[in-house]
Amino acid sequence: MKKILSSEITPYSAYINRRKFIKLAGILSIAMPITSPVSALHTQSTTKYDNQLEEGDKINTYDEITTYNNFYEFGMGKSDPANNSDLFNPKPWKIKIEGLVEKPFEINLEDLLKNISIEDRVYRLRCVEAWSMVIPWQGFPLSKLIEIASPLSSAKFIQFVTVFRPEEMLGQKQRLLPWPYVEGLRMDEAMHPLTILSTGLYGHDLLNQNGAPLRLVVPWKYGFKSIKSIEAIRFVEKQPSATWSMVAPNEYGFYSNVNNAVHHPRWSQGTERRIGEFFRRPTLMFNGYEEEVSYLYKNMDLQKFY
Ligand SMILES: Nc1nc2c(c(=O)[nH]1)N[C@H]1C(S)=C(S)[C@@H](COP(=O)(O)O)O[C@H]1N2
Ligand SMILES: [Mo]
Repeated sequence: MKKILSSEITPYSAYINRRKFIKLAGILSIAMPITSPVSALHTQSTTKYDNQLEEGDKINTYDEITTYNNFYEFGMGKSDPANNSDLFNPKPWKIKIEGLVEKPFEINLEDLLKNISIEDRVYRLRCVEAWSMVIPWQGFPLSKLIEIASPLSSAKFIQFVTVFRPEEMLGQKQRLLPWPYVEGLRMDEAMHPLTILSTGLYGHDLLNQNGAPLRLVVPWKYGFKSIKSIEAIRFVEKQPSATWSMVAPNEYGFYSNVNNAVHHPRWSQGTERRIGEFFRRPTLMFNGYEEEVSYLYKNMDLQKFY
């Protein structure tokens, strides 16, 4: 299991200051002449969502975030991903852009990141078994990659595909799930500025157990939508299949929005346990992001499209 010394982890107070500093750096960069082909993206305002801690929210510790995980490619237990992921080598990493785009291509993650500025954000991630964590993700809005990909207007959804490497991901040698793990978003959900591709947390590159080197974070949806170790991003016309809604369609829908009024058949979704806390707390609609995202679903029956 990979360990990072606690002395190496940026303390939270310094972390906040660093975020302020990065914000400032972001503002400065807008004033400079920009020549990269994705320059227009840098002027897009993303700072609006930077301060997302609700009253009473505490960021979970690095230890909690990296030892209590779901990543069935490494086993079904919460400590399996931290214990069984040493064989996985996420460097170098290629991402394939496929499907309904002007021209499909492959790009090294390093090259992609040269074109995209990484911003620090704080997001809550909530899991479907009604537990949650507050995680200081680093990443960039998925919309920036979508602009680089130039999807055709016929592309209405995106499917994400996790790498398939049974020699490195021992869970893939068993039929715990159909492999590879896949997930999907509707295009407007994918373009929302809260939807990010994450490359790190607490100032460190993602550890394998958190989905190195690149994973999705969709903070208003249940945890399983946030697919890890993404190898392919596929633009499609029809709603794509997603692993958990394939496995148990009556329990997990395509949308999977955090919704305290739609319960899982086997447990309540009205409360959740914040990892590190003893008492359960009420679950907020859309995980607290109702103001930001409810417009995406305004004409939909969320009891039906769960
Ligand atoms: N490829 C892949 N991605 C995955 C999973 C998985 O098993 N395989 N588990 C999902 C689930 S159920 C959750 S709750 C989150 C957990 O993310 P975390 O361990 O970084 O907190 O990852 C999601 N992404
Ligand atoms: Mo989950």
